[in-house]
Amino acid sequence: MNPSPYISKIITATLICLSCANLSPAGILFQDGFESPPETVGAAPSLWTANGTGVNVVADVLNGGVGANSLLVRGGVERRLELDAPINIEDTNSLTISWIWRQNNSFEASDGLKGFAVDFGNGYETVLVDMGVANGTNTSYDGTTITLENDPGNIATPFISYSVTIDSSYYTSATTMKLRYTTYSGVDAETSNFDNITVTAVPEAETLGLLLMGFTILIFARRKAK
Ligand SMILES: [Ca+2]
Ligand SMILES: [Ca+2]
Ligand SMILES: [Ca+2]
Repeated sequence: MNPSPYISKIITATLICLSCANLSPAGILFQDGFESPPETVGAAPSLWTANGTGVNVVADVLNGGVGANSLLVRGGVERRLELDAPINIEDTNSLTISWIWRQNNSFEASDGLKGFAVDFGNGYETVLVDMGVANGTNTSYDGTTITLENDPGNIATPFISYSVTIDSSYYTSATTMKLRYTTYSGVDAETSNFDNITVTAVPEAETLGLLLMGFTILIFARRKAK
């Protein structure tokens, strides 16, 4: 069946309409599993800056990590890990930041994931704290720090999932976001691992509306042509 000139015009108009709209970067905005870009095992991660030594990519297929490598973070002092390049978050409706993390050995109540922080342009703010045994979470952030149980675990854990969603009503006009992780343990041999750090975005509602309008017009035009 050849499309009628009428349908062709509608399709062209819809495509122009959509291309003029400020289409948002839906889906994955950032992901790092410490395999790509190619990493050197034993060296610092390529996309992040750490304070001092003790934050290195390791070959790791243990305990539910993703891919060949993960990021080992030693204890001994507070270790900070900051993403070098800000993530573009323009025209997103909400963001979900997720990662997996495990502790390898005796973390007491004062050791652990001391802070996951984001910077929307006004300085870092602490989103989540999980001291003691790794608890993991799937929750949302609206400006109040998410504080997980600070329990005296003294045990190793498998990788545990963290997922935090932030609505655009919170970050409003911000166009970029930076990420920072801080861990703490008083003893160097008390280590933890990060893997699969991912930021996904939901597009603005108005973009979804435009797409929906475009499809509706197409369906209407096809029915009319029959
Ligand atoms: Ca990995
Ligand atoms: Ca300790
Ligand atoms: Ca905890």
